[in-house]
Amino acid sequence: MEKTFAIIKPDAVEAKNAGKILSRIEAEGFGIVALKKHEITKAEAEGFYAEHKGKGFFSSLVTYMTSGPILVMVLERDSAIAHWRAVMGATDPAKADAGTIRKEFGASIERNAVHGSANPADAAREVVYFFPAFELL
Ligand code: IDP
Ligand code: MG
Repeated sequence: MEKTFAIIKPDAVEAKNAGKILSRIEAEGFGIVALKKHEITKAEAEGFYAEHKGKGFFSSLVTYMTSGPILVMVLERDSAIAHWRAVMGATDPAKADAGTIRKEFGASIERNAVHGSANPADAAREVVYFFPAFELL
């Protein structure tokens, strides 16, 4: 079993797509290890997306991520990181495969409904960025 970190982003929460996305997560065989609603601050969003600092879309991305509540979660199954990335689809919903969450619920390359860790090192960092140890028992 492997863990990954996921976000249902502000656009998807606002559009009331969170329940449908959580249903899909369960249907894909993930266990929900931890889940909470969070209003991310500007500093938290900047730190979370530090790898993108300096890119043209960075400040817009931070504004978007702080525009409303998000749902942060830790998901578990075999090959969780790769499987969640596959279920999410490509970053740009226009390029995402049919049947992926971003194809179904994403509005643009920025407002793309969900986040998923890219690799094991990122997953480890992202899980503890949002969840203290006692929330991961
Ligand atoms: P990922 O979420 O598929 O891993 P990243 O390249 O890590 O994609 O980008 C992080 C987030 O930044 C994306 O999910 C999306 O919200 C936003 N983003 C990425 N590229 C662009 C862009 O070219 N324009 C606007 N927003 C972008
Ligand atoms: Mg990424």
